[in-house]
Order: sequence, then C-alpha cells, then structure tokens
Amino acid sequence: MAKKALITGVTGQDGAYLAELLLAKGYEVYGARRRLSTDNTGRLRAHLGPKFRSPRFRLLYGDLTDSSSVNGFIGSIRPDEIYNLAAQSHVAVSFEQPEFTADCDALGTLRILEAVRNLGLGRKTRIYQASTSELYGKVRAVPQNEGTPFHPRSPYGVSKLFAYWIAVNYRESYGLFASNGILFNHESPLRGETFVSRKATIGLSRISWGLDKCLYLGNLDSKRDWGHARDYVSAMHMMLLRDEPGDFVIATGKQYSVRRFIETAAAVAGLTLEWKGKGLAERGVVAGIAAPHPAAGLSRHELRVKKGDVVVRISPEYFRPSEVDTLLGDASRAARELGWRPKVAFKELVEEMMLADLYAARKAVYLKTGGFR
Ligand code: NAP
Ligand code: G4F
Repeated sequence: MAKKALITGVTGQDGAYLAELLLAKGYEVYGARRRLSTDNTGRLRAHLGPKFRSPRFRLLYGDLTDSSSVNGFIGSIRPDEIYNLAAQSHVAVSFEQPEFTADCDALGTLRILEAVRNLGLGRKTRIYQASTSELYGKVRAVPQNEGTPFHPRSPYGVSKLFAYWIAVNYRESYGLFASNGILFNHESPLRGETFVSRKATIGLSRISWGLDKCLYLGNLDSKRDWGHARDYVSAMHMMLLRDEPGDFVIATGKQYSVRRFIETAAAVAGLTLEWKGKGLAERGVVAGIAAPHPAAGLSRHELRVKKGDVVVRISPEYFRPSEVDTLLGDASRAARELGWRPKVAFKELVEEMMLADLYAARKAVYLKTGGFR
C-alpha cells in the first residue's frame, strides 16, 4: 500500500516541490487548496507537468480558517503524513491583515492538530509544521540554531510562534508526532512574485528586455540566509522519516544582503550596478554592460538598457513597521541527525531564478511585438 501524504498549501512554492518529491517516492499525494475566484493551480500544474494528472495526485478544497473543512479532509484521507505548508506567508502583508494571518497561520495549525487528535489519528499520522526563521526576528545570537531564543517582529512571526509552540505542546501533551522545520528563506523560480528575490529577478529581466524601466524596493540592507526550495522540501520529508519527532533548523549557513542579491541577479543579464545617493534617494545605476549569461536567451544587442540608466529606486511603501535585519542559520543538527545538507549555492540559485525570468520576459516581448526586435 502506498503511503498517503496530505499537503496543505500545495499551490504555493514549497507545495509544488514537495508534491514532486513525494510522487517520485511513490506516495499517494493529496493537496488541499483554498477556493479563489481565479485558478491558483498554475504554478503546480506547470511544475508537475504530466504528473499533475497522475492517479496518485489528487486536489481537494480546504481552507485552514474553516475547522469543518480541516476535519473533513483529514478525516476522509486519514493520511500517514501531513505537511502543513498553508499560510498567509508574506511578512509585510501580515501587518495589513494581522487577524487573517493569525487565523490561518496560528489557529490553522491548531485546527490540524486537534483534527488529528480527535479523529484518533494520533498514532498513525505524522505532522510537519512549516516554522520559520522569522521566529528569531530581532536575533539574540548569531548564527541561530534550535536553542536560540525567539523574538518575532511581525504578526506573521508571532502567529508562527504560536504554531511552533502548539505543535511542541501537542507532542508533549498527547504524544503526537509533530515536528517543526525552522526553515530559513528559500527561493526558486516558483517563488511568489512579491517576495524580494522573485520581485527582483522578474523586475530586472523585464527591464533588460525593455518591458519596464525601473524596480522599486524597500530596505536593501537586510541580510538573509537564502537556499533553494527543492533542497528544503527534502528536509521536511527527512524529518518525518525519523523514529522520533523533533525541531530542526534548515539553512545554508551563508548570508547575503538584499543589495547583493540584486547585484548578482543584474550580473546574469550582463549589468553592473553602482549605488548612488542615500536613504530614500538611493538608486541603482547601470555602470557597466557585459555579455549576458550564455544561457540567458538574450544577446548584448537585444539589451534595452544603457550606461547611466536608473534601474532600481527606493519606495517608502516597501519598508515594514519593524524589520528583521539579519538572519543566519546553523543547520548542524540537521546535518548530524538527518544527514541533510544544502546542495544549491547562492549564486547558482540567483542564476536559476534569473534565467527563468529572462525567458519569461523574452516570451512576453515576443507576444507583444509578434517577433523579436
Ligand atoms: P507560499 O508560496 O506563500 O504558499 C502558501 C500556501 O498557503 C499557498 O498554497 C496558499 O494558497 C496557501 N494558503 C494561504 N492561505 C490559506 C488558507 N486560509 N487555507 C488554505 N491554504 C491557504 O509559501 P511557501 O514559500 O511555499 O512556504 C510554505 C510554508 O513555509 C508557509 O507556511 C511559509 O510561511 C513557510 N515558510 C516559508 C519560507 C520561505 O522562505 N519560503 C521560510 C520559512 C517558512 P494560494 O495559492 O491560494 O495563495
Ligand atoms: O522576500 P521577503 O518578503 O521575505 P521575508 O520577509 O524574509 O520572509 C520570507 O522568509 C521567511 C523566512 O525567514 C518566511 F517565513 C516568510 O514566509 C517569507 O517566505 O523580504 C526579505 C527582505 C526583508 O528584509 C524586506 O524588508 O527584503 C526586504 N525588502 C526590500 N524591498 C523587500 C522589498 N521585501 C519585499 N517583499 N518587497 C520589497 O520590495
């Protein structure tokens, strides 16, 4: 009998990579998605390709803010493993929708744990909770590991803090197999378009092809520990294969600023940026032009950017009421106990994202002009 895995948040970045991984391992995969007025399966459909139609892959409707829905889908599937990835996952948005964020991210997790307990699945079902490095927020130690105290800095972080502890509490109180993955930022070509990494790779690609003029961003100086989503979903699965539940930091152990991410992405299109001005008047100016990456599908003469163009500006709307300035993870416990190590390095990650978005921009130019200029 194939094992049954349920993924909440299957339509998100991690959901797509995890569904791919579990299907490849022979699981029956059930993906819960919420109902929206537009289709939210595009990313997943494109990523899974023909496997989207596999009889071992099933989508169902389920919203974490609705306990009858959560009880219903867990009760009908009776999964061996639950990966709770569903969340309002945007930190800046959580300041504008704090109550929804708490309902989905904090109480949603509780609803899953309660459903597993009340349905008598406590001995059968293993639960992965998508915890986050945002728990560390205003960091108390560098680097952060499983013993570092938490100090969240947003309604998102605080909601995830509840989720973290309620998972620990149900493990200690009722013996549920519930494990927290404290994952640091992880990105990919499937990353949501409003997170800074993807916003930058889309923006710089469109600027390179002449579709946009400038990219507007907030704090360029915050630092993140950035890994690849494909590497990180494999850690989720490893955590549920252990004999005992536990909590693990998953990170690369290397840190780069948002500014460095942008410079690295621009270089894939052949652009060297120079930063001029300070504060809100700071801007990223094209200081040099070289041949784009050989796999970019963009030649130097097709680049619609010239020296001196301002391609990055700062806009106050992208600053947060409180910021997480620096995150750097220590994943040595995961290396020791799970045998997990990241495979994709920062430069490779940025290149993969940038190449994918340069191709998307190229296609947009083609559709707009009926051919390449
Ligand atoms: P994501 O792309 O934003 O995906 C979030 C998923 O949750 C989407 O499928 C979304 O559905 C779904 N969702 C939102 N509200 C829901 C609701 N009320 N009921 C059911 N589903 C709902 O996030 P991700 O990057 O894949 O991250 C996966 C999880 O890991 C999230 O919990 C996130 O907070 C956490 N995490 C992410 C990172 C990271 O760097 N990526 C790091 C640490 C932790 P729609 O498609 O309909 O919007
Ligand atoms: O890409 P971000 O929005 O990711 P953030 O806030 O680090 O959160 C992500 O990682 C967490 C793990 O640490 C997850 F739990 C969470 O769900 C999410 O996946 O912002 C990264 C940094 C921030 O310091 C932000 O202030 O980039 C800065 N930034 C600068 N300009 C911007 C922008 N962020 C966004 N989204 N948009 C900007 O224009």
